[in-house]
Amino acid sequence: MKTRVTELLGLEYPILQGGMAWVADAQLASAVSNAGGLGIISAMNLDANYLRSQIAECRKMTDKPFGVNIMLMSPHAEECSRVVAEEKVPVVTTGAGLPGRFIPMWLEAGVKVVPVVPSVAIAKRVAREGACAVIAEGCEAGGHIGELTTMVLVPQVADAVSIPVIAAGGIADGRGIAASMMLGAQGVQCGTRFLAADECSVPDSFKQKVVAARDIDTMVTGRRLGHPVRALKNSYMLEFAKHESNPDISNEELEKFGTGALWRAARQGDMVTGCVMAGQAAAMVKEIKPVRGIITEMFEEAEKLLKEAQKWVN
Ligand code: TUI
Repeated sequence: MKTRVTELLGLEYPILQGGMAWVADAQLASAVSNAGGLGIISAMNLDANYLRSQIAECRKMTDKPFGVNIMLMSPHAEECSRVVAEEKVPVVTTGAGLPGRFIPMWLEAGVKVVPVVPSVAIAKRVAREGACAVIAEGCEAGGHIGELTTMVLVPQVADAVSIPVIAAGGIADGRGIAASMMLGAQGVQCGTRFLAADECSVPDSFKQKVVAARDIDTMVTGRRLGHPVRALKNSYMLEFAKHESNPDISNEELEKFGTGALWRAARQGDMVTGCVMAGQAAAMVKEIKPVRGIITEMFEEAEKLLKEAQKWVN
């Protein structure tokens, strides 16, 4: 499939892998890039040394383009942004904030800048600042989310900017890809689907929880703190929600309760007191398999659907 996104980023398939904290490492990123998509290493909230070593690892495992995701709420966002420029990483994506202050440095280094945007206004702003594409992410997604759904956000962003749009949030199969194209996107980003990849380093308990998830098994907490987060429902999330609605618990205490929760789930396999971040698309993930199989199957289905759609108008 050839689109403005495959052309721009040098890919075989117009698919990016989400920059999931404690999940998106060099092993997963290189597997996605080797399969023809854009693998992405998450800088998450670790420092420059961690990111530099992950970039080196990734380069050992693939000669294809890859990206780094800068989580803008990280205390190390600035030093990691500098690493991206110094290492001349092919693509940088950003999340959970406005990347404007780093864009000139990235462009100077020849890095392609692709921010995640939750609204039309932010899409227009980053396009003006030099982004070469945007990821319009709906609130079906896992992790930190905006207010709008993919279905309404993608077409509005596609109308508002002239750079290519990549749809994200709730996409886990060929139907989601075909639908995204119809909404005006030229590519997709998937996170949740890759949680259940063989090459994904989360413990098996995490992958099994994703595969077992039903349609209504995610929930959102953290609105009170100004950063809503979607994850699979479990005792940790229910407890968080209870604390969140309790006025006797301060925001500081609430933040403290959240610290380390994603790490416990994604690194320790703790499905009870850990935060199992995943999007609503978890319910559509039916099996654990290699990255290459995930990508080829999704695009075979999408291409079939897009061809079939032509028949409807005849
Ligand atoms: O960034 C994500 N997903 C994430 S980041 C993350 S780490 C974290 N953990 C706990 C609390 C908060 C973060 C886990 N998942 N997705 C991309 C994304 N970016 N979704 C929404 C946005 C976004 C929101 C606001 C982008 C820009 C934006 O700008 C407005 C502003 O005021 O900053």
